[in-house]
Amino acid sequence: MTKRALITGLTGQDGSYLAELLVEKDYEVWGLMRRSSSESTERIDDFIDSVRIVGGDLLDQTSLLDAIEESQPDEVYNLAAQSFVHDSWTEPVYTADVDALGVTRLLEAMRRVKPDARFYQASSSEMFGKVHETPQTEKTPFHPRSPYGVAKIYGYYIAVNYRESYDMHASNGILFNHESPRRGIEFVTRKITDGVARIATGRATELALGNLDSKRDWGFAGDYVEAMWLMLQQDAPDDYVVSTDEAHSVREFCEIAFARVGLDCEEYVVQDPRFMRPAEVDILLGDSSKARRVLGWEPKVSFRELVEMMVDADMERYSTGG
Ligand code: NAP
Ligand code: F7E
Repeated sequence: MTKRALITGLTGQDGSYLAELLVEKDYEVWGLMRRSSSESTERIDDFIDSVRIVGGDLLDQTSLLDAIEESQPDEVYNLAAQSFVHDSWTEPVYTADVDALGVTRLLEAMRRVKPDARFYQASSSEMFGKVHETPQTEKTPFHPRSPYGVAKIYGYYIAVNYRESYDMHASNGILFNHESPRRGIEFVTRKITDGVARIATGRATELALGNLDSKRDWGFAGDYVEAMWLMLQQDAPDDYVVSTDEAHSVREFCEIAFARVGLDCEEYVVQDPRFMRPAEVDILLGDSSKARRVLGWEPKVSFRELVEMMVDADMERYSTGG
Protein backbone atom coordinates (compact mmCIF):
# COMPACT_ATOMS: atom_id res chain seq x y z
CA MET A 1 0.00 0.00 0.00
CA THR A 2 1.23 3.51 -0.80
CA LYS A 3 2.67 5.24 2.25
CA ARG A 4 1.65 8.79 3.08
CA ALA A 5 4.07 11.35 4.50
CA LEU A 6 3.36 14.84 5.78
CA ILE A 7 6.31 17.26 5.68
CA THR A 8 6.25 20.55 7.58
CA GLY A 9 8.78 23.03 6.17
CA LEU A 10 8.18 21.70 2.64
CA THR A 11 9.31 25.00 1.06
CA GLY A 12 12.64 25.03 2.94
CA GLN A 13 15.97 23.54 1.92
CA ASP A 14 15.47 20.16 3.61
CA GLY A 15 11.75 19.95 2.87
CA SER A 16 12.45 20.22 -0.84
CA TYR A 17 15.10 17.45 -0.84
CA LEU A 18 13.02 15.18 1.40
CA ALA A 19 9.92 15.62 -0.75
CA GLU A 20 11.91 14.69 -3.85
CA LEU A 21 13.30 11.59 -2.11
CA LEU A 22 9.85 10.45 -0.93
CA VAL A 23 8.23 11.06 -4.32
CA GLU A 24 10.98 8.86 -5.83
CA LYS A 25 10.09 6.21 -3.26
CA ASP A 26 6.44 6.36 -4.40
CA TYR A 27 5.08 7.97 -1.24
CA GLU A 28 1.99 10.12 -1.36
CA VAL A 29 3.69 13.32 -0.19
CA TRP A 30 1.80 16.04 1.62
CA GLY A 31 3.39 19.36 2.52
CA LEU A 32 2.27 21.86 5.13
CA MET A 33 2.50 25.43 3.87
CA ARG A 34 1.74 28.64 5.74
CA ARG A 35 0.16 31.61 4.07
CA SER A 36 2.57 34.15 2.62
CA SER A 37 1.98 37.38 0.72
CA SER A 38 4.63 36.33 -1.80
CA GLU A 39 5.47 33.10 -3.60
CA SER A 40 7.61 30.74 -1.48
CA THR A 41 7.62 27.61 -3.64
CA GLU A 42 10.83 28.36 -5.57
CA ARG A 43 12.63 25.26 -4.23
CA ILE A 44 9.79 22.87 -5.09
CA ASP A 45 8.52 24.35 -8.36
CA ASP A 46 10.01 21.49 -10.41
CA PHE A 47 7.93 18.83 -8.68
CA ILE A 48 5.07 20.73 -7.06
CA ASP A 49 2.52 18.75 -9.08
CA SER A 50 3.70 15.55 -7.33
CA VAL A 51 3.01 16.96 -3.86
CA ARG A 52 -0.29 17.69 -2.10
CA ILE A 53 -0.35 20.97 -0.25
CA VAL A 54 -2.24 21.52 2.97
CA GLY A 55 -2.46 24.94 4.60
CA GLY A 56 -1.21 25.33 8.16
CA ASP A 57 1.17 26.97 10.58
CA LEU A 58 3.10 25.61 13.59
CA LEU A 59 1.70 28.56 15.55
CA ASP A 60 -1.88 27.47 14.95
CA GLN A 61 -3.15 24.33 16.73
CA THR A 62 -6.38 23.95 14.76
CA SER A 63 -4.61 24.06 11.43
CA LEU A 64 -2.31 21.22 12.55
CA LEU A 65 -5.23 19.07 13.71
CA ASP A 66 -6.88 19.65 10.32
CA ALA A 67 -3.67 18.92 8.41
CA ILE A 68 -3.23 15.54 10.15
CA GLU A 69 -6.93 14.74 9.67
CA GLU A 70 -6.81 15.58 5.97
CA SER A 71 -3.50 13.91 5.11
CA GLN A 72 -3.84 10.81 7.39
CA PRO A 73 -0.05 10.37 7.33
CA ASP A 74 1.94 7.24 8.12
CA GLU A 75 5.00 9.44 8.69
CA VAL A 76 5.31 13.07 9.80
CA TYR A 77 8.57 14.97 9.26
CA ASN A 78 8.69 18.17 11.31
CA LEU A 79 11.19 20.34 9.44
CA ALA A 80 9.44 23.70 9.87
CA ALA A 81 11.28 26.21 12.04
CA GLN A 82 12.68 29.69 12.41
CA SER A 83 16.04 28.20 11.49
CA PHE A 84 18.38 31.20 11.36
CA VAL A 85 20.44 31.28 14.58
CA HIS A 86 21.48 34.94 14.14
CA ASP A 87 17.87 36.16 14.10
CA SER A 88 16.93 34.13 17.17
CA TRP A 89 18.47 36.90 19.31
CA THR A 90 16.25 39.54 17.71
CA GLU A 91 13.16 37.29 17.75
CA PRO A 92 13.66 35.02 20.78
CA VAL A 93 9.98 34.67 21.73
CA TYR A 94 8.84 33.99 18.18
CA THR A 95 11.68 31.46 17.74
CA ALA A 96 10.55 29.63 20.89
CA ASP A 97 6.92 29.69 19.83
CA VAL A 98 7.66 28.03 16.48
CA ASP A 99 10.70 25.86 17.27
CA ALA A 100 9.70 24.72 20.77
CA LEU A 101 5.92 25.00 21.33
CA GLY A 102 5.28 24.31 17.64
CA VAL A 103 6.63 20.79 18.16
CA THR A 104 4.18 20.19 21.01
CA ARG A 105 1.30 21.48 18.90
CA LEU A 106 2.17 19.07 16.12
CA LEU A 107 2.67 16.11 18.46
CA GLU A 108 -0.65 16.88 20.18
CA ALA A 109 -2.41 16.95 16.81
CA MET A 110 -0.87 13.57 15.98
CA ARG A 111 -1.72 12.10 19.38
CA ARG A 112 -5.36 13.06 18.99
CA VAL A 113 -5.85 12.21 15.33
CA LYS A 114 -3.20 9.72 14.16
CA PRO A 115 -1.15 8.45 17.13
CA ASP A 116 0.28 5.50 15.20
CA ALA A 117 2.01 7.79 12.67
CA ARG A 118 5.80 7.91 12.95
CA PHE A 119 7.37 11.26 13.81
CA TYR A 120 10.69 12.86 12.89
CA GLN A 121 11.91 15.95 14.76
CA ALA A 122 14.55 18.18 13.14
CA SER A 123 16.89 18.57 16.08
CA SER A 124 20.19 20.36 15.72
CA SER A 125 23.88 20.28 16.62
CA GLU A 126 23.31 23.84 17.90
CA MET A 127 21.98 22.13 21.04
CA PHE A 128 25.61 21.23 21.87
CA GLY A 129 26.65 24.91 21.62
CA LYS A 130 29.55 25.47 24.01
CA VAL A 131 30.61 21.89 23.58
CA HIS A 132 31.32 19.68 26.57
CA GLU A 133 33.31 17.17 24.51
CA THR A 134 34.61 16.72 20.98
CA PRO A 135 33.39 15.02 18.89
CA GLN A 136 29.71 15.19 19.89
CA THR A 137 27.62 12.03 20.15
CA GLU A 138 24.03 11.27 21.18
CA LYS A 139 25.28 11.20 24.79
CA THR A 140 27.06 14.59 24.82
CA PRO A 141 25.37 17.04 27.24
CA PHE A 142 23.63 20.06 25.73
CA HIS A 143 24.82 23.64 26.35
CA PRO A 144 22.98 25.96 23.93
CA ARG A 145 24.43 29.34 23.00
CA SER A 146 21.42 30.98 21.31
CA PRO A 147 17.66 31.27 21.78
CA TYR A 148 17.47 28.96 18.74
CA GLY A 149 19.55 26.30 20.50
CA VAL A 150 17.44 26.60 23.65
CA ALA A 151 14.19 26.23 21.68
CA LYS A 152 15.52 23.20 19.80
CA ILE A 153 16.33 21.48 23.10
CA TYR A 154 12.70 21.86 24.14
CA GLY A 155 11.67 20.36 20.79
CA TYR A 156 14.07 17.48 21.29
CA TYR A 157 12.79 16.63 24.76
CA ILE A 158 9.11 16.97 23.95
CA ALA A 159 9.61 14.41 21.17
CA VAL A 160 11.35 12.10 23.67
CA ASN A 161 8.55 12.77 26.15
CA TYR A 162 5.75 11.84 23.74
CA ARG A 163 7.69 8.66 22.90
CA GLU A 164 7.95 7.76 26.58
CA SER A 165 4.50 8.99 27.69
CA TYR A 166 2.34 7.75 24.83
CA ASP A 167 4.53 5.12 23.18
CA MET A 168 4.64 7.16 19.99
CA HIS A 169 7.24 6.35 17.32
CA ALA A 170 9.09 9.70 17.66
CA SER A 171 12.74 10.08 16.67
CA ASN A 172 15.19 12.98 16.78
CA GLY A 173 17.77 13.54 14.08
CA ILE A 174 20.53 15.66 15.63
CA LEU A 175 21.75 17.03 12.35
CA PHE A 176 24.95 18.99 11.96
CA ASN A 177 25.07 21.83 9.41
CA HIS A 178 24.03 20.72 5.95
CA GLU A 179 24.07 22.85 2.88
CA SER A 180 23.27 22.84 -0.84
CA PRO A 181 22.61 25.19 -3.73
CA ARG A 182 19.11 25.51 -2.17
CA ARG A 183 20.46 26.82 1.14
CA GLY A 184 19.00 30.18 2.25
CA ILE A 185 21.19 33.12 1.25
CA GLU A 186 21.59 34.33 4.86
CA PHE A 187 23.56 31.25 5.99
CA VAL A 188 27.32 31.61 5.74
CA THR A 189 27.98 28.92 3.12
CA ARG A 190 25.48 30.21 0.60
CA LYS A 191 26.36 33.81 1.42
CA ILE A 192 29.96 32.96 0.48
CA THR A 193 29.16 31.07 -2.74
CA ASP A 194 26.70 33.75 -3.84
CA GLY A 195 29.31 36.42 -2.98
CA VAL A 196 31.99 34.60 -4.97
CA ALA A 197 29.71 34.43 -8.01
CA ARG A 198 28.76 38.09 -7.67
CA ILE A 199 32.43 39.11 -7.49
CA ALA A 200 33.46 36.80 -10.34
CA THR A 201 30.73 38.23 -12.60
CA GLY A 202 31.51 41.86 -11.72
CA ARG A 203 28.43 42.46 -9.57
CA ALA A 204 30.34 43.10 -6.31
CA THR A 205 33.86 43.96 -5.19
CA GLU A 206 33.97 42.53 -1.66
CA LEU A 207 32.29 40.08 0.71
CA ALA A 208 31.55 41.14 4.31
CA LEU A 209 31.51 38.30 6.85
CA GLY A 210 31.62 37.85 10.64
CA ASN A 211 33.73 35.29 12.49
CA LEU A 212 36.02 33.49 10.03
CA ASP A 213 37.48 31.17 12.66
CA SER A 214 34.36 29.27 13.66
CA LYS A 215 34.33 25.65 12.55
CA ARG A 216 31.44 23.53 11.42
CA ASP A 217 30.85 19.95 10.34
CA TRP A 218 29.27 20.71 6.96
CA GLY A 219 27.54 18.06 4.86
CA PHE A 220 25.22 17.95 1.83
CA ALA A 221 21.48 18.31 2.53
CA GLY A 222 20.62 15.71 -0.14
CA ASP A 223 22.57 13.10 1.83
CA TYR A 224 21.04 14.11 5.17
CA VAL A 225 17.37 13.73 4.21
CA GLU A 226 18.06 10.06 3.55
CA ALA A 227 19.05 9.67 7.20
CA MET A 228 15.72 11.23 8.25
CA TRP A 229 13.82 8.68 6.19
CA LEU A 230 15.93 5.77 7.46
CA MET A 231 15.16 6.74 11.08
CA LEU A 232 11.43 6.30 10.47
CA GLN A 233 11.95 2.89 8.82
CA GLN A 234 13.40 1.40 12.05
CA ASP A 235 11.20 -0.82 14.24
CA ALA A 236 12.01 1.30 17.31
CA PRO A 237 12.23 5.09 17.54
CA ASP A 238 15.56 6.55 18.66
CA ASP A 239 17.84 9.61 18.42
CA TYR A 240 20.78 9.88 16.02
CA VAL A 241 23.64 12.28 15.30
CA VAL A 242 24.00 12.88 11.55
CA SER A 243 27.30 14.45 10.47
CA THR A 244 30.32 14.02 8.20
CA ASP A 245 32.67 13.76 11.21
CA GLU A 246 34.97 16.45 9.73
CA ALA A 247 35.15 20.11 10.78
CA HIS A 248 36.31 23.04 8.64
CA SER A 249 36.54 26.77 9.33
CA VAL A 250 34.59 29.52 7.60
CA ARG A 251 37.99 30.69 6.29
CA GLU A 252 38.66 27.27 4.68
CA PHE A 253 35.21 27.40 3.07
CA CYS A 254 36.09 30.81 1.62
CA GLU A 255 39.48 29.67 0.32
CA ILE A 256 38.02 26.75 -1.64
CA ALA A 257 35.05 28.80 -2.90
CA PHE A 258 37.17 31.67 -4.24
CA ALA A 259 39.78 29.29 -5.68
CA ARG A 260 37.01 27.58 -7.68
CA VAL A 261 36.75 30.74 -9.83
CA GLY A 262 40.49 31.45 -9.80
CA LEU A 263 40.40 34.19 -7.11
CA ASP A 264 42.22 34.66 -3.78
CA CYS A 265 39.77 35.13 -0.89
CA GLU A 266 42.25 37.31 1.05
CA GLU A 267 41.71 40.05 -1.53
CA TYR A 268 37.92 40.18 -1.21
CA VAL A 269 36.77 39.14 2.26
CA VAL A 270 36.31 41.88 4.88
CA GLN A 271 35.15 41.43 8.46
CA ASP A 272 32.04 43.27 9.61
CA PRO A 273 30.92 43.35 13.27
CA ARG A 274 27.26 43.27 12.14
CA PHE A 275 27.69 39.57 11.40
CA MET A 276 29.23 38.65 14.76
CA ARG A 277 26.99 36.97 17.36
CA PRO A 278 26.41 37.80 21.05
CA ALA A 279 27.54 34.26 21.87
CA GLU A 280 29.40 32.13 19.33
CA VAL A 281 29.56 28.39 18.85
CA ASP A 282 33.27 28.00 18.08
CA ILE A 283 33.39 24.45 16.82
CA LEU A 284 30.96 21.64 16.10
CA LEU A 285 32.20 18.21 15.12
CA GLY A 286 29.93 15.18 15.04
CA ASP A 287 30.48 11.49 15.64
CA SER A 288 27.87 9.78 13.49
CA SER A 289 29.00 6.22 14.18
CA LYS A 290 25.57 5.22 15.60
CA ALA A 291 23.74 6.36 12.44
CA ARG A 292 26.34 4.59 10.28
CA ARG A 293 26.06 1.36 12.29
CA VAL A 294 22.30 1.19 12.93
CA LEU A 295 20.85 2.96 9.90
CA GLY A 296 23.56 1.97 7.42
CA TRP A 297 23.79 5.65 6.48
CA GLU A 298 26.86 7.51 5.30
CA PRO A 299 27.46 10.86 3.59
CA LYS A 300 28.39 10.70 -0.10
CA VAL A 301 29.42 14.29 -0.91
CA SER A 302 32.81 15.50 0.42
CA PHE A 303 33.45 18.99 1.82
CA ARG A 304 35.29 20.15 -1.31
CA GLU A 305 32.60 18.71 -3.61
CA LEU A 306 29.95 20.53 -1.58
CA VAL A 307 31.69 23.91 -1.80
CA GLU A 308 32.34 23.52 -5.51
CA MET A 309 28.78 22.34 -6.20
CA MET A 310 27.44 25.46 -4.50
CA VAL A 311 29.83 27.86 -6.28
CA ASP A 312 29.05 26.26 -9.66
CA ALA A 313 25.29 26.59 -9.06
CA ASP A 314 25.58 30.29 -8.16
CA MET A 315 27.87 30.94 -11.15
CA GLU A 316 25.33 29.22 -13.40
CA ARG A 317 22.50 31.28 -11.92
CA TYR A 318 24.27 34.58 -12.58
CA SER A 319 25.50 33.56 -16.02
CA THR A 320 21.91 32.81 -17.03
CA GLY A 321 20.77 36.17 -15.67
CA GLY A 322 19.44 35.01 -12.26
P1 NAP B 1 14.76 26.46 6.16
O1 NAP B 1 15.31 26.37 4.77
O2 NAP B 1 14.88 27.72 6.91
O3 NAP B 1 13.20 26.05 6.07
C1 NAP B 1 12.33 26.28 7.13
C2 NAP B 1 10.92 25.89 6.71
O4 NAP B 1 10.05 26.10 7.83
C3 NAP B 1 10.33 26.72 5.55
O5 NAP B 1 9.58 25.86 4.73
C4 NAP B 1 9.41 27.69 6.28
O6 NAP B 1 8.33 28.13 5.47
C5 NAP B 1 8.89 26.78 7.37
N1 NAP B 1 8.29 27.51 8.50
C6 NAP B 1 8.88 28.47 9.26
N2 NAP B 1 8.02 28.89 10.22
C7 NAP B 1 6.88 28.18 10.07
C8 NAP B 1 5.65 28.14 10.75
N3 NAP B 1 5.39 28.95 11.78
N4 NAP B 1 4.70 27.27 10.34
C9 NAP B 1 4.92 26.45 9.29
N5 NAP B 1 6.08 26.45 8.58
C10 NAP B 1 7.04 27.31 8.98
O7 NAP B 1 15.40 25.31 7.08
P2 NAP B 1 16.21 23.98 6.65
O8 NAP B 1 17.64 24.31 6.51
O9 NAP B 1 15.47 23.29 5.56
O10 NAP B 1 16.10 23.14 8.00
C11 NAP B 1 15.01 22.25 8.23
C12 NAP B 1 14.88 21.98 9.71
O11 NAP B 1 16.08 21.38 10.20
C13 NAP B 1 14.66 23.19 10.59
O12 NAP B 1 13.84 22.80 11.67
C14 NAP B 1 16.05 23.53 11.09
O13 NAP B 1 15.96 24.24 12.33
C15 NAP B 1 16.63 22.15 11.26
N6 NAP B 1 18.07 22.00 11.13
C16 NAP B 1 18.69 22.49 10.04
C17 NAP B 1 20.05 22.28 9.88
C18 NAP B 1 20.79 22.76 8.65
O14 NAP B 1 22.02 22.82 8.69
N7 NAP B 1 20.09 23.08 7.56
C19 NAP B 1 20.76 21.56 10.86
C20 NAP B 1 20.07 21.07 11.96
C21 NAP B 1 18.71 21.28 12.09
P3 NAP B 1 8.37 29.51 4.60
O15 NAP B 1 8.90 29.09 3.25
O16 NAP B 1 6.96 29.91 4.58
O17 NAP B 1 9.28 30.47 5.31
O1 F7E C 1 26.68 30.18 10.63
C1 F7E C 1 29.73 32.18 11.12
C2 F7E C 1 28.68 32.17 12.22
O2 F7E C 1 24.41 30.99 9.98
C3 F7E C 1 27.78 29.29 10.66
C4 F7E C 1 21.37 26.50 10.80
O3 F7E C 1 20.99 25.66 9.74
O4 F7E C 1 23.23 25.10 11.36
C5 F7E C 1 22.87 26.42 11.00
O5 F7E C 1 23.25 27.33 12.02
C6 F7E C 1 28.99 29.98 11.27
C7 F7E C 1 28.68 30.70 12.60
O6 F7E C 1 24.80 28.52 10.51
C8 F7E C 1 28.96 34.93 8.90
O7 F7E C 1 29.06 33.05 13.27
C9 F7E C 1 30.70 34.15 9.91
O8 F7E C 1 29.74 30.45 13.50
O9 F7E C 1 25.65 29.43 8.42
P1 F7E C 1 25.34 29.84 9.81
P2 F7E C 1 24.65 28.09 12.05
O10 F7E C 1 24.50 29.25 12.94
O11 F7E C 1 25.74 27.11 12.35
C10 F7E C 1 22.63 24.61 12.57
C11 F7E C 1 23.10 23.19 12.77
C12 F7E C 1 21.16 24.79 12.59
O12 F7E C 1 20.44 24.00 13.19
C13 F7E C 1 20.63 26.07 12.07
O13 F7E C 1 19.24 25.95 11.73
O14 F7E C 1 29.44 30.99 10.37
N1 F7E C 1 29.66 33.33 10.22
N2 F7E C 1 30.29 35.13 9.11
C14 F7E C 1 28.56 33.79 9.61
N3 F7E C 1 27.30 33.32 9.58
C15 F7E C 1 26.39 33.99 8.83
N4 F7E C 1 25.14 33.53 8.74
N5 F7E C 1 26.74 35.14 8.13
C16 F7E C 1 28.01 35.65 8.13
O15 F7E C 1 28.29 36.65 7.50
